[in-house]
Amino acid sequence: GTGKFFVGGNWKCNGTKDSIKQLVSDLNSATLEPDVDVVVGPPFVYIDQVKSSLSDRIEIAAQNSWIGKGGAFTGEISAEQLKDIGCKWVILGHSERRHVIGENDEFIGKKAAYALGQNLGVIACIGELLEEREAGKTFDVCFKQLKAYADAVSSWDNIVIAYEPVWAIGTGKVASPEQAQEVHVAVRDWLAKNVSPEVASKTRIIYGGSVNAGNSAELAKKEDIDGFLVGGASLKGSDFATIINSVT
Ligand code: G2H
Repeated sequence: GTGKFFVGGNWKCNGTKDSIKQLVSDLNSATLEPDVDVVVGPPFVYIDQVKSSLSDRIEIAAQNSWIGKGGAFTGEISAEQLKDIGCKWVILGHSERRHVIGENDEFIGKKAAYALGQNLGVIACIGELLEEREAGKTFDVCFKQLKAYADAVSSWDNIVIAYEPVWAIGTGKVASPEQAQEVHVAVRDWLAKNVSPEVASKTRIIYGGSVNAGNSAELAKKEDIDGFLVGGASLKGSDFATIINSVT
């Protein structure tokens, strides 16, 4: 792997004050490998609750941010506001935002650049649809999404790339370690050729899509899998801890 193992929990649009209180308490009492960066992404409305109750061992990500400075943008949350309440990270380009909400590559690239400019770390998601994989377009799609980030950002220091094949998200159909590794290597090669060899060797590329406590250890053994972005399984403290501790 490259750099420190990184595990993010993407809680998506789940939870209540009570369930999140329980999850935070489970995470606070879990034993976590020290050499892993751990981040959780609560829904916006619970970030403050999590920030004030969760151990500092774990950093907080938002699941989205506005493309620029705040103002008259009804329903949006700015990167400045996320910083203000103690977020260190933001997840951008998640497939649910691309394919359910309709965000495009350019819009996502600009959001990433703005968030980085406000000193947030960016978990930059990419990934192909099932029909794109079946049409042999996996690399084309991932490279096009990567290029949109590369065109917009001026530094990759605070970016973690999350490869999340859309057919594996929330479906229980995890990519095989070989399938994930193949794309991670291709992403790293793309970075070496199109950004720089240094960025390619330093940037963490994490895998997401039906990662759970039973499959994370096998995936973590692959050389270019530098961590995970976990959805469903991050809602259970003990499973999330097992995934974090699968670092090799
Ligand atoms: C992929 C992942 C987390 P899940 O979206 O980002 O979710 O682990 O539920 O497939």
